Amino acid sequence: MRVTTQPIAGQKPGTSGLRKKTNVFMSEGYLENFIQSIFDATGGANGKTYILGGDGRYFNQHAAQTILKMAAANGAKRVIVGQNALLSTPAASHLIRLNAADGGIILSASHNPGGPEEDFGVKFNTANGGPAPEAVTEAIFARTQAIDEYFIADEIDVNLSRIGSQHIGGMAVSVVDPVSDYAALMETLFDFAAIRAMFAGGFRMRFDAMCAVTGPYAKEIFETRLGAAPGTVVNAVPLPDFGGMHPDPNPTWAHDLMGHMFAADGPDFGAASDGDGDRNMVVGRNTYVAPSDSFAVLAANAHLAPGYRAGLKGVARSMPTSTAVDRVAEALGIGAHETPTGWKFFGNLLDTGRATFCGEESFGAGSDHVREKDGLWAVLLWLNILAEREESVSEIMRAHWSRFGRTYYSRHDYEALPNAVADGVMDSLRSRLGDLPEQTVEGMKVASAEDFAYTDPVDGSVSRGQGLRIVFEGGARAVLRLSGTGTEGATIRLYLERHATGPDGLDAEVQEMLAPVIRAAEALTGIREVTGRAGPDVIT
Ligand code: G16
Repeated sequence: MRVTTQPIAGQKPGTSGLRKKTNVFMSEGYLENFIQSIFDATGGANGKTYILGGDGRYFNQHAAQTILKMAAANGAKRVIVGQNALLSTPAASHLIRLNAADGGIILSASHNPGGPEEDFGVKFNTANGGPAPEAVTEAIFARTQAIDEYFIADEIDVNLSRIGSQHIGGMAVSVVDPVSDYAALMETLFDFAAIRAMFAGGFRMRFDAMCAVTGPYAKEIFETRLGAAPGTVVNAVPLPDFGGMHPDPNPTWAHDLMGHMFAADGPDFGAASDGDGDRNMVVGRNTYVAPSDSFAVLAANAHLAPGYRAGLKGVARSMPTSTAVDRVAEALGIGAHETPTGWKFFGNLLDTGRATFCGEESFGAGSDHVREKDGLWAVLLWLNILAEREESVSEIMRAHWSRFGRTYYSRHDYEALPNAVADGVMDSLRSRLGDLPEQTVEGMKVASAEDFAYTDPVDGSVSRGQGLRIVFEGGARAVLRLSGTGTEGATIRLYLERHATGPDGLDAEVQEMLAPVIRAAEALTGIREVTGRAGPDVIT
């Protein structure tokens, strides 16, 4: 059935797909326009195979039914969909690769809350399993601005709870178990026998799935396949509103897990994941592991896992991510790449073997096993390392810092600002970048200041305006950028970093150690005065 439509403003994908309030996505033609634009901008759906699934948030199933009917009406050959329209983002990436599909549509607003009053999102991944690169998202956006029709099959809903094959017109719909292929992939990468033995020896873990998509994956992998005690995985049932939680695995939103890990007789190891399962937070008993540090530790110890015994070809991190992993790469004698924020920028590096591991400060790490960051993968690699080293998380962190020095790091977020105010802070600093080198601010001398631009080494594409970076003498850094994943106003992220070595430099309190960098960054940006905020809303 052909439906006449007209362009809807604002359908520009951000850092990771299109994210809007759920009721915006539910408004007439909104989802349909965007999906048709994906098909139109990528050469049409005719004869193609897609993977489809989402994180189970409100509107997930309904959107999946709409997309199936649209794929059928656009001539797609087959859609492989997770049972009940569930698929974690890394599992979807794996299924695209495993089935040599033409692409995938993932329904998620990631770590943003879900529900009728909260957020929904759609991501399109290409045939390599990774998020669509900028050229593709730009083409999709351009199409949304010119669209005048979409196609949808006039059929009843398929039964998404029944595993097996069904049809919509001439299109096959294969409903698959969302977990099994992914779990099998994990078994090829990690020493499940060693981890199982560790659990059998009394090792205790708490995994908080935050009522989001990783629950069924974590239950199967940790409790069933690895023998962790029943109840290891909490908040394990995906709920449409994530049980009212904010499924963002950081100390602020995963405070319940933090409470358990810092309690007397807490578990040995804790972890949490986000809405769609691509993020991870890792905590040892009484030891929080910052994401940039976690990534550096994973890179330094990767050879302990069977899948990475041969070593890493290279690593990549986003520019605002701390430089901790660069020191590991140097010691390993491998390349270290620096990209803009957003997993899509890692795709070419992974595809061409320039990087085996990629990581971000925003609680994301992953490898070339898929083309997305992967929360459970990071947790399993940690477990594999713990099983091999037979040390606690805090001992491993201590040893890492003793060897490489400690990169103190923090992110200060100023959330839900009026767009004009946020732009004002950015524009003002940007206009002064050229004058900053050699200036001393709050006792910190500026070594360099730039508006970060990235040239992809594989396809030569250039991405400008990817964050304002101030490097101080001695290597401390402050980076300022606007979030690309929010749905309300603008969020300024201020990333702060300072490296310290020697036994005295390893045990400081993070914010205290960073205090001179914070003072300099706040003076340079005037962020508190301009925003009228007494301080950041969230500190991670
Ligand atoms: C998404 C991207 C990440 C990126 C993050 C940054 O994460 O996939 O690669 O680091 O956004 O978000 P922001 O632009 O708000 O700083 P996710 O987990 O939301 O898909």
